[in-house]
Amino acid sequence: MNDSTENRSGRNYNTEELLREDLAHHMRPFTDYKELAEEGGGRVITHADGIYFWDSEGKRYLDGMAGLWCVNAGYGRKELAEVASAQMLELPFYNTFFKTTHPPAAELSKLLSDLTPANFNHAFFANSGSEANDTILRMVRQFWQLEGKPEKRVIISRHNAYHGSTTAALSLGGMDPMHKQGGIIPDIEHVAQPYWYGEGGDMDEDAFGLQAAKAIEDKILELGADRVGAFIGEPIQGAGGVIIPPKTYWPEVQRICKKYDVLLICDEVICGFGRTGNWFGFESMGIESADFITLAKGLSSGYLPISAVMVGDRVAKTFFDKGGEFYHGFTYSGHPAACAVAIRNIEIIRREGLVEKVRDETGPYLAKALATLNDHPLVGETRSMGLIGAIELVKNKATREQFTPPGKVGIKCRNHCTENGLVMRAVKDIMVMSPPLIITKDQIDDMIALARKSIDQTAKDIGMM
Ligand code: PXG
Repeated sequence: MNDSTENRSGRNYNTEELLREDLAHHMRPFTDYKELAEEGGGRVITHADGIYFWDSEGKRYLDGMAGLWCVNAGYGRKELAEVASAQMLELPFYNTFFKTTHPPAAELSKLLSDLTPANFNHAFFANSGSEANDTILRMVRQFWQLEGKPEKRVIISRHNAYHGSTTAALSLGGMDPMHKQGGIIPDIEHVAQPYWYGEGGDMDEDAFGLQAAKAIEDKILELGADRVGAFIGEPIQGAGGVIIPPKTYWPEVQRICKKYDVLLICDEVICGFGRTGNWFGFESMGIESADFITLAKGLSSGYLPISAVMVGDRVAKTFFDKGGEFYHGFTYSGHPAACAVAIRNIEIIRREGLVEKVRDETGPYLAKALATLNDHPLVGETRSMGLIGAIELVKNKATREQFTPPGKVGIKCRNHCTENGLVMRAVKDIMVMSPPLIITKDQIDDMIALARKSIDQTAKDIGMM
């Protein structure tokens, strides 16, 4: 245990000054600037190790979110810093445009082809999940143009999906507050999400899964299959509140996509690289094949920005056979240092058996630990798969009645967590977690104990205890 007042980075920070400067010059993402200015502040994170990070006041936090669902291999991996450094000295940058490549990009694309199902043999690199999904949108439309079916340009997604923040990615996503700020691009349709706990009512879970899948079929029939090019979904919705679909959902979605010749896009930005106890979330969800896979976050454990679109053979073949330049790419597509880090990160996950550890040991352990919260008056449901989990805070356990307006109780709980040295995200009133995959059973016990304490404090705040 580290003394919470000790600043382990060995540097002294002037928190007040840093926050003042930051407020004056830095526009942080997903921030209400007026509110931030009024409250003045936030935290300054200075260093991290294992599953913990510290702020500039020396306070330690158990990182129940792995940064932002990404630091799968945990903090403080010296060898990742070393491979980045070595690569930067050898070749810090060269582009992969215009028929050029370099060893790290060639090696990583081969490695990812080996890691993903047999029908995935090509990677297109970008720098973020959003850019990867933008790339997929363009590839879907170009694919159908090359196939002589340019009208198959509609992409179906789900309400409350998150696919990123660029214009195409936010349009693919189903976050109403983001849509309301404008910039939506056309020919993207949203259908119901498979959120049984919140929207399933009295329905049996499996039947609800089939009904949610049928919403996709209904939309295809409404638009006409000749207009629908692809369906995109996260195997488990992360930012939407860790929505784990009923087991009937994904196999049915896959059947529907095949039936109407609609390409299937699995957004594995959160679920990929061991999170659900398999290398990829689609394996945990009974999805046998897809046409695109979006990879980011855990690909490099967040040490450097990199993402990849895995392109299935059907689509790749059309691009290779029919030719014509694909006018798309980013300066840093396949950045050498980021590729080198991703290669080593995958090696670490393999060497340490992190995926198997999540599947056989810590995943089931987290599920049990979460279940100990089920007796709490404020907890409607706990759910998890591997090391992604959620705690639903509800007004009435018996009826599943949620708080109105949503979000206030979740924020209270999140704030208590923070005070108690635990980072969990509040998605409305759902507390979500996705700790680094190196978390031990003892550390899971610590995390759940801090969660219980925070939930108790929240229940007291609202007069429930
Ligand atoms: N797809 C999914 C499934 C994601 O979760 C993206 C795409 C976009 O990735 P980039 O790298 O462009 O951010 C994400 C990102 C949250 C939160 O509050 C979630 C994400 C990002 C930021 C915040 O839960 N996911």
